[in-house]
Amino acid sequence: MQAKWLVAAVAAMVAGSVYAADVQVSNAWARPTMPAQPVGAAYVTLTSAANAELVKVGSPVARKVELHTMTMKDGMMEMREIASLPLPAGKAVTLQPGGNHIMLIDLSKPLRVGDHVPLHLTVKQAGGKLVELDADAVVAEKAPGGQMRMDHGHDMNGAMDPHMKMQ
Ligand SMILES: [Cu+2]
Repeated sequence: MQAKWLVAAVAAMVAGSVYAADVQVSNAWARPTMPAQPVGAAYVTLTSAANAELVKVGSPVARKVELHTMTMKDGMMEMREIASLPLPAGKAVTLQPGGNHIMLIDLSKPLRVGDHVPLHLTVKQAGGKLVELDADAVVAEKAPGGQMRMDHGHDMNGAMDPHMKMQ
């Protein structure tokens, strides 16, 4: 029984929920990168009580951080930078592979499974008020929380989450 509670507590830490003002950040994670790969991607789920927009993301692991979206152009998925990401009131906005993402450009070192990537998010609320949020993105092959994502063929049982193997 105790072991079960421990796993639940660790899982909650991995999800890294952060509450600030009335914007919630959860499920922060990042994809592992190859040694010579200069860019990486990170993802979060944001829920704002009132209409707001994500306007800026920073991280100490990359020289430059951009907000990107994926669009279909001439039959090809193409990513481009967006100035902001709308956060409609009460709606969970999930960044994920194949969709909106946080692009980590010029990584200082490769991101390895289990690493922690600090993210600093700036959300602009109605009236221009800026809310600063910190999130701790855990590097993993797939999104935390067990939701199915575009995951390049891994099944649920193949999830490589080192945090869940400590029991
Ligand atoms: Cu990108």
